[in-house]
Formats: sequence, structure tokens, C-alpha cells
Amino acid sequence: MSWTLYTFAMSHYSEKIRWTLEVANIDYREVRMTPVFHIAPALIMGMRGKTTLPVLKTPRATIQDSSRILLWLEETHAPFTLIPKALSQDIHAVERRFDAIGKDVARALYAASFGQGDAHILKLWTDHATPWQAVFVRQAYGFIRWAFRRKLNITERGAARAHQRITEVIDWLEGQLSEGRTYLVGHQFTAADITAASLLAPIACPRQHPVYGDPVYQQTMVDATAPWRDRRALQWVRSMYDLHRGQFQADSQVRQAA
Ligand SMILES: N[C@@H](CCC(=O)N[C@@H](CS)C(=O)NCC(=O)O)C(=O)O
Repeated sequence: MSWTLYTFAMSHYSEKIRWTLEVANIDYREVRMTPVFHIAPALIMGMRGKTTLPVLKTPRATIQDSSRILLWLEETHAPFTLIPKALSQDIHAVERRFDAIGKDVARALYAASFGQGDAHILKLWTDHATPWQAVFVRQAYGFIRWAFRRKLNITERGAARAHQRITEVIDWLEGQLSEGRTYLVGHQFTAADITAASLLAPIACPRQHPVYGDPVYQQTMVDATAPWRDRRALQWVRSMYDLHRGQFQADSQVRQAA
């Protein structure tokens, strides 16, 4: 196995690629990273001046950014069944629509849970840390939270805008589903469905997901997810998980980032 996917366990963009690789039956190992300690490796591996995960490392290339990873898979693994050539443009259009609300989803969830949900957030941020990384994150939690607020623009106004943008995309998704479709592009499960379901999974809380399916996470995010979690679009997300998600790698198979 020579492919490695660098992720955060709770990242919805990481989930998009994790799910894609699994449906495409591509063998890989996952390295779940710890916030702050991801910065240097992401900068070095990505070589784009960016610190985001996921990053996919293969013997042929190292690719940062979920949409660039999908494009690379489409090119190098043609015909890539999750992005049939004839549907490619439509699939990428759906992908762009949902990618665009990824930061809003994070903004809305953190805005509602920073403060009362700190204990669980701290747990999520240290679940895959080495002992000394965990000590550092615990000690620096107040500062890291402040930096997150600044980076994601977590203000009352920022959260209200995020709420509006998420609602618009959920309305759009329900418009598509009202035409009686199961899948967003064509008549088959594609990367469009994976992207939409992954990006909304932190709100839909599918039971299969190790982070979002955890009752403690669901309780921590109960106020943040309340406006949308019972909507038809979120039920559709859960149905995509039921129909197509399959197994997650056990924690013991996931290497800790040193
Ligand atoms: N456009 C990027 C966005 C990825 C992204 O925002 N990842 C977040 C986690 S959900 C991240 O790595 N944040 C940490 C950072 O920016 O340093 C993609 O599609 O991969």
C-alpha cells in the first residue's frame, strides 16, 4: 500500500476524498493529523503556500486540495467511474457548489459550540495526537480557539452569513430532490453525491461516521444543527451514507501523525 491520505478525522473535505478512495476501491492508509501540527507538513507536501488538508501522497504525485485530488483521479484513473466523462462538467459544477459552503459549515458549527462545547472540541482535536502534542494543544487551546475564530471569521455577522449560505444550498438540493431523483447527476452514484453528502455530513450526523455519528458530538452540536438536521436534504445525506458509505478504517489502522 503506497498511497497515503493526510486528513483531520472531523474534516468534511477529508471525508469527501476518504469516501471517494473507498468507493473506487483504491488501497490507501490514512494519517489523521492534529491541528497546529498539520501546518508544517501540509505546507511542505502541498508546496502551494497552503496549510489545508486533505493531502494525497502517491508514488506519482502529491496533491493538496480535495477538488484537485478529484481532477487528478479523473485524469490518471480514467475511466474513473465516480466521474463518467459525459457527466464530468455537471459533477464538477455540483462539487463547486458544495465545496463553497464547506467553510460556512465549519463556521456555523464552531460559532455555536465554542464555549459550551469546548471539552468535546478539545477531545476531537487531540484524539489522534501523540502524548506531547495533546499536552501542547490542551495548554494552548485558548489561543488556538482565538486563532480559529480569526481565520474562519467566526463573528455574529459571519455566522449569520454562513447560516444564510448553507440554507440556500440546502434549498437548492431539495429542489433537485423534488424532481424525484436519488442522485444529483445522471442516474448513478457519482462524486457529486459524495461531495454533497460529505460537506453536509457534519450537520446530518450520519450514524456510520466515527466523529459525526458520536452521540456526544451530536449533543455538542445540537443547537448548531437544529435549523437543518430534519430537513429532507439532510435525510438524503443520511440515505447516501446508508446506501453507499461502507466501512470506515478502524482507528487502529489509522497511523498517528508524529
Ligand atoms: N479547498 C480545500 C479546503 C480544505 C479545508 O478547508 N480543510 C480544512 C479542514 S476542513 C483545513 O485543513 N483547515 C486547516 C488549515 O487551513 O490550516 C479542499 O477542498 O481540500
